Amino acid sequence: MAGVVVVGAQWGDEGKGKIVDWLSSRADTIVRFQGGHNAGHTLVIGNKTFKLNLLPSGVVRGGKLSVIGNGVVVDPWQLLSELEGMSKEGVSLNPDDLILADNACLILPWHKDIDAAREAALGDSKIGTTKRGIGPAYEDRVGRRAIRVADLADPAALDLKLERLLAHHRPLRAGLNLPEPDGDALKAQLLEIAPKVLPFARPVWKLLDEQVKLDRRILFEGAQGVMLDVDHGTYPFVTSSNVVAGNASAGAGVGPGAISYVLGLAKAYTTRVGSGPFPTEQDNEIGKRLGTVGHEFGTVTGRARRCGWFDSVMVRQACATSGVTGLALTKLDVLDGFDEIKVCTGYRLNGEEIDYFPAGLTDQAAVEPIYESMPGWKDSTRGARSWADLPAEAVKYVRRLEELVGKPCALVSTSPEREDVILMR
Ligand code: 2SA
Ligand code: MG
Repeated sequence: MAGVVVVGAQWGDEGKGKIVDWLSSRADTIVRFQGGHNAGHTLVIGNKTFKLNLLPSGVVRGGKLSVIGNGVVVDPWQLLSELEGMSKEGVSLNPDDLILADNACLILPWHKDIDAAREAALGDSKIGTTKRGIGPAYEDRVGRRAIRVADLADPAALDLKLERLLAHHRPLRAGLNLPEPDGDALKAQLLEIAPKVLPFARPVWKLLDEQVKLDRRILFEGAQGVMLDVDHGTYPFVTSSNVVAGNASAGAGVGPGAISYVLGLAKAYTTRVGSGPFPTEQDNEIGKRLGTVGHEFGTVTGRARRCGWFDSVMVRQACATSGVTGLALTKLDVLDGFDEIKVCTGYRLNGEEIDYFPAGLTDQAAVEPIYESMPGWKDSTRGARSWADLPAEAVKYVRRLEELVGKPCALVSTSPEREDVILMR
């Protein structure tokens, strides 16, 4: 492994935290390249549970370099509070363990207000965002007015940036009935935390360039899922960054040649949090059972996740747009005890069969899943660590998913515990 990217191949919450942690034991460096603290990774290590949002999952392992790349939008207060939380758990991180890209853009308190106000204004057609200011922060980034990490060291640059930001945010906030933005107060807040944040700030691209030359093992940790990608996902019900594996390159500042393997994570069923199309959703007893057994609640907002059957069309599409090499299938044990398990093998749209998820809003809403039914299994798969530990029906299920998605399963995870993994090949 030189450079490995891990992405969620559904709508997020595929269990990336555990897999990334497991893989990070084999890596030198763990890099986040998109998203922000809208991600939620729960790591269970022994009797300790770590809930990370902004920090790369590698931080819970000693002796690893954790990197927050330029593609991440960084709420500096969140960064400091996560660092404090870690140190309370006995893990203290210093600038030798954690590097923050000096060209990463900041999430400001203003962004959070706008995110929440917009969602409220949208009412029933809201996106269902995490209200963490992710979208508005990315807007300022592409609008070329964002405050970046490096600006914290430069009060004169801050003045200039704030002026430009205010010109945009004053009318924007007025339109949303939000209080007028106070540039001086924000500057004071930023300068107050600057001395705590800046020690971590470095040119990440430079450091990774050296690591690539030294053939170090780099793990790029994706957040959310490919179907939430701003281009390739179920737009507009998406997050505001590119989630596809290709963005590991741009979001960290390495060439695409630094990536040799893309691991796509998928749950053995499907979940989604927030609004938007979900063809295989089971708004019934089946969905309730998946949610209860699978503990399907968001780590960020605590929201109950919508649940449904595995959608091989969606996962196949996610694998294509991310160039997935192999799959990691998670939470297989949640399906234990079902008499019948359904898998979506295609869609019906206006009487015709299609093998992809369309881009148009009306088509997306009209798509109906075509199911194949498979027999369930009675025995428990929880904690299985070898292929031989799985009931024959579970093996058949995994094999069928591989066939439908068109990618080999590299590993299967059978519980939240770090070691409960079946390596396939
Ligand atoms: P945003 O806040 O602008 O990124 O929201 C836009 C859409 O992206 C979805 N989204 C997520 N979906 C699943 N998991 C996410 N993170 C948390 C977690 C979720 C939580 O990992 O558990 O705690 O609720 C995540 N982050 C963003 C979001 O639901 C919108 O549909
Ligand atoms: Mg999550």
